[in-house]
Amino acid sequence: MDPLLITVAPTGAETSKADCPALPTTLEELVETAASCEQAGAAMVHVHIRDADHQPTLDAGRLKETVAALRESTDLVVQLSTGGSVHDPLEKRLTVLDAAPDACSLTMGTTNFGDDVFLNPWPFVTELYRQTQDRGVVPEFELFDLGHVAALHRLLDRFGPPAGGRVHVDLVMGVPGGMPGTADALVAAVAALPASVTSWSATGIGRSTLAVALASLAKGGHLRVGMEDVLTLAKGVPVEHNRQLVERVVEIGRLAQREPMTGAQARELLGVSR
Ligand code: KMH
Ligand code: ZN
Repeated sequence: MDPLLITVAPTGAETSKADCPALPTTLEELVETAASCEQAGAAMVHVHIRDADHQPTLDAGRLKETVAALRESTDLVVQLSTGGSVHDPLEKRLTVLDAAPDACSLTMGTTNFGDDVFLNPWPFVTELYRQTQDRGVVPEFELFDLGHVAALHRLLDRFGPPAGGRVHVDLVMGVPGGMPGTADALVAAVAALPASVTSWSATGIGRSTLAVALASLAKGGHLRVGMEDVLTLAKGVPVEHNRQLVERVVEIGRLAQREPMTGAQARELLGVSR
């Protein structure tokens, strides 16, 4: 069976440190979490960073320092979020690429995000995509809805293949406002993907995390987990460390005869050259 890419999304931008003290918000906590999750079986880290007050930030200096620190302490593929928080302006989100990560997230359209709106107008999507091509940053296309699958067809048709030559997609399922975190929705989204997609993973938000992980494994997909996406292991049982979420999917991956992939294997899969 194919090895399993496990991405860990340890922090996110929408949960506060006050509400969740276990959330890794300092650079030290982030590096410790990343290294621990790598040991447990993760091969890529999806990164949001915080400022000294634990608030989400896209500060260029901090982003560069974070990329350097993660490269120093781990062999993980370092994927910076260009989604930021629902409050980040589009122009600021474009500057994330200045930190020269291995990879970045690239969301294919606007989504209602709970009570907020996660804004991704088409001109922003195309500008960000062009910049990833120019700078050699490998995008992970984030699809929150079936409409985003259609937008991905359109983007690849108009602007050609990504840096690295591979097309990797993450289905983000179960956001209130996006596609539901169900096996049926996952099957529909996977069936609609462009033929040029070379790999895909899925992420179930909140209580959909296990249903989406199991459906993804059943369809031969990869997985993303982390405290960005879910804060409990079961009803009333808080996640204390991202490693627990990685360990859980390593276990169910092994039941499906999928061994976790290394950082080097993930680079090969995604077309990351570093
Ligand atoms: N914070 C969400 C609104 C991404 O990282 O690219 C967007 C998000 C997606 O987390
Ligand atoms: Zn994110």
